[in-house]
Amino acid sequence: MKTQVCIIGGGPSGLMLSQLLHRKGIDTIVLERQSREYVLGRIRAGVLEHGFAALMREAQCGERMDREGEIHDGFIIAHDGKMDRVDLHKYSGGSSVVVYGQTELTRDLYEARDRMKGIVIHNAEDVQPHDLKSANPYVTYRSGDEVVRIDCDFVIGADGFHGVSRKSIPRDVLKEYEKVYPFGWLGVLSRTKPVSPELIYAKHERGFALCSLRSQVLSRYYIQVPLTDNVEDWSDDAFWAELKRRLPAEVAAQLITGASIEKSIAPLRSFVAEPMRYGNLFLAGDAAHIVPPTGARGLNSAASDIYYLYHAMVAHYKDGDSTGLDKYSEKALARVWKAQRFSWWMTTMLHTFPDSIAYDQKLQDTDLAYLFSSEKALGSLAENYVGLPF
Ligand code: FAS
Ligand code: PHB
Repeated sequence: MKTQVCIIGGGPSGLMLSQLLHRKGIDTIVLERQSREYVLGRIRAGVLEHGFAALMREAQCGERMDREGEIHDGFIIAHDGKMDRVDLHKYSGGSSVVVYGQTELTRDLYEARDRMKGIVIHNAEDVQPHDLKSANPYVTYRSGDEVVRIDCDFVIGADGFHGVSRKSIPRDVLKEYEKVYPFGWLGVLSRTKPVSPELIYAKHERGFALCSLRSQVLSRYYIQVPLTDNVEDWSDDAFWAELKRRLPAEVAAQLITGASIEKSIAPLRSFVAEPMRYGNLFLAGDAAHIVPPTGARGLNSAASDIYYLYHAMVAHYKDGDSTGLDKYSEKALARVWKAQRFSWWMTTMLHTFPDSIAYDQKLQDTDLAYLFSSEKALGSLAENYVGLPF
């Protein structure tokens, strides 16, 4: 098989790039290790920056997002028994975020690929990129007993943190930065009315909690748990009881509980791999970087990678201009690191750290006190949360 751009990974990053390039007449093939059902069964991000939403619209995939997604102009930080609102619209100069589940946008992207007869190959086993430093790279994968070869101009590694692409960069070239947090998030999805119309990030001595949503009939909640916890340790009742303990009393009293339709623990880590290019391999999304979900930057950091790659590939194929490709890694990493900083800051400010000393806790309290005493501090939070410019 032959294509112009071979994309490893059929998550939001790979699908979005495939859809955008196809619309510009650039051929792609997407290789996805799992089935479509498996990919769509993963519950992940819920908040989209306006930049991501704009990309969905440009990819002709934004219609359901605009119909079913919710525009949010602010969120609440609950701390010390009170609730302070972050007015995103006011402090970001009029911007906002869209609350729309990653599962749904991935479904929209798959359906758009189908409509355009895009090539997405599921259950692709043993995917392996080859000759990345040559002008003729190729990718092989196994389908049953058959090994298939795809010749291409470029390979995109959009295969997430556990993918094969990053590992195809030689150890003496790749530099990895990692920070592992001493806790995880236990998340529950329930068919219940959300407790609040806006997200509530709760800082509490028992641990962090987050009240989010997917729609007015589908709620998403999280509580910080020790890394030693297993999801089997947490009954639904135990989860709801602990969540209530961490929320302000008036919110806890309003909480509508119900059976979990998804329950999982995600460890929190900050990770960046540099460079994001090796020869004709370009890394994008979780393949290159991971953030703790506290700042809702994970999926949104993938969006700017895709935006830069999309414009760079179009300039290369349409104008013979490879400047964008040559500058991709440097440009993408500049924004990735700003998302890393913001996610680290939100996580550090709002979580309880098992080894923290009294001085650290005073700094956390002071961070919050300063935030809500300064319009400039709120402006900094708001511009990061709605999404820094691409
Ligand atoms: P993905 O991991 O989504 O997709 C990569 C795809 O590549 C997968 O479908 C995988 O099956 C495939 N793949 C892997 N190896 C392969 C191989 N060798 N060959 C072929 N295919 C291969 N972000 C937020 O903003 N908010 C959140 O609340 C949030 N919660 C999260 C919870 C969890 C448990 C996880 C893991 C992530 C969460 N994230 C969250 C971040 C998440 O949304 C990612 O940023 C987002 O999925 C990134 O998309 P991709 O880069 O496409 O990577
Ligand atoms: C979610 O709805 O899953 C969500 C929202 C905001 C975050 C993290 C997760 O910061």
